[in-house]
Amino acid sequence: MRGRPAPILVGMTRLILATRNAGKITELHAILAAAGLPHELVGADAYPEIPDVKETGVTFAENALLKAHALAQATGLPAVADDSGLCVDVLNGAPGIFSARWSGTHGDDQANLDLLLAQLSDIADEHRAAHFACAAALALPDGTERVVEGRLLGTLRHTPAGQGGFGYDPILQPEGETRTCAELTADEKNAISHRGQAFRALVPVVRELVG
Ligand code: ITT
Repeated sequence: MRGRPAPILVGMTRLILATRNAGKITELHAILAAAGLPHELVGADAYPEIPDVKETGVTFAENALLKAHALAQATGLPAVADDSGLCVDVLNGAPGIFSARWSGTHGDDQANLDLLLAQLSDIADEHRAAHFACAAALALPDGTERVVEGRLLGTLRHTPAGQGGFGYDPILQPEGETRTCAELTADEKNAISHRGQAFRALVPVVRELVG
């Protein structure tokens, strides 16, 4: 018996999301779809043969551009990437670009969160200001690049709350909220988040440069 033919995506340009973070991929799909971007969005996991990029930059923007350029060069397709993290005022902006590897193991969200909470255990509520930051980059195979940024301001809880999101979401309470990011619905988080802001700003750039 014949299988169902694969859908033909007429006129649809493929856009690579240069990330292997499952939490980010889910958010980026929702944010870009809600913004009406008419592109086929494919995660970097579709290209397992392409090695991970070393995040050698010292700013979110530099690392986002590194990731986007690497995927655009390797695939010959336009690529978007983000570099993001949590910046804590009393730690002078740390973990910052080291957010994904704060405990020493890249991507161990629980260990990263536990270490940060332990480091801040003696810090009172009024000194627990922090923000999520995100740089969103677009790179084309010809080397063209653009980068934009977004921020979500808030304070850090003493104990985690909520099951949604990923990373440090259970301890970041956005300004004007009584819930943590992990207690917001996905739509509520995307509407205010650093990633939502940055990628909504990138959409017109993608429309202009990719079509
Ligand atoms: P890729 O490089 O493959 O995109 P990554 O997880 O290594 O995935 P980053 O280098 O940008 O991504 O690190 C982002 C880290 O910052 C992430 O692992 C979380 O710990 C934290 N983070 C970023 N955005 C977040 C968000 O919306 N909610 C909670 N934590 C977030």
